[in-house]
Amino acid sequence: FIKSPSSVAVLGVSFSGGQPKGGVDEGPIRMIEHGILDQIKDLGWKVDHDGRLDHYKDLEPAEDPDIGILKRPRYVGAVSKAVSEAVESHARQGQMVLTLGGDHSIGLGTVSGSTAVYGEDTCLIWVDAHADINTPDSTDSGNLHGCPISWMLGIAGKVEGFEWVQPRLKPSNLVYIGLRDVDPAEKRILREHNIKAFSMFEVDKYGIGKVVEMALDHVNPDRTKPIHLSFDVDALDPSVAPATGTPVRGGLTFREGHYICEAIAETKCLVALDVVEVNPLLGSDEASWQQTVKIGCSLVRSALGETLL
Ligand code: EXY
Ligand code: MN
Ligand code: MN
Ligand code: MN
Repeated sequence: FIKSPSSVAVLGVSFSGGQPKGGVDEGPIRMIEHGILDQIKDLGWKVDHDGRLDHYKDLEPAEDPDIGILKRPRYVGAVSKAVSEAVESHARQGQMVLTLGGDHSIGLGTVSGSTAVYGEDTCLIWVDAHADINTPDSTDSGNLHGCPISWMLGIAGKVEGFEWVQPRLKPSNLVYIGLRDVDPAEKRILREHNIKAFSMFEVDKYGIGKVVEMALDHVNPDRTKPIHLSFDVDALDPSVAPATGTPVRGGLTFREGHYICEAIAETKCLVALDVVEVNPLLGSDEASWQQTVKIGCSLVRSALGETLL
């Protein structure tokens, strides 16, 4: 893979079907209005963005009845398939791929696109309050943004809409940072597959510097493999990023969140970045959603090489 690509493809995935709250589909447009495209250009990147944000809406099936308790399975499956194809085609051209979400169900698409190109070397760093690894059988909510990783690992079983998925992620190439709201069934899955996770307990115990070093040592000991970073803004403390659908107290500080992005940028191994779950319709007032949009943009800049000095 190209260690320092010069061009970044930006996908805006205005999608909220993986969870019940409206507004998360407005995350991409608000980040773009905040100037993220110019900000990335100012860092020296060539930016490839087609200006379209709504081209996933036409994938909504006329009818999409629940399957068991799974909500909008065909729509979620179809959008992730389209996202996967888009990410794959940009990555094949040697571009970095930045995906602005949208709810985190689209992570199935972004990561599938990366693993299609980079194969089983692909490392996935999932920064989140949640593990998003429920299977269709284990989920209590039926919200598919809580399930994408189970498909990547091939433990989800057969569900209509997801026939296209090729599970290419090795459990040993996955690492979590920021966890603090993990369902009992998810804890069993993490243990069963020996998946490395740094919860907020480890962040408090070791500090974020050590945690990121240990996370990288686990998935990418020689810093030679391509990294996909999927950053759910609910990993941040709700005082830092309030406008998100499933806030959980006790999260990452502003600096800890940015440090993760900066340290990954420093490896020069980043090939794809997702910033998801920014919901401008949530948060108590205008200032709180704007703060969240702004932080989504600054996380992107940090991951794409902005330094403090
Ligand atoms: N584990 C819970 C569920 O499966 O419903 C909560 C998932 C929230 C997922 C958010 C996006 O990270
Ligand atoms: Mn394009
Ligand atoms: Mn998530
Ligand atoms: Mn989350």
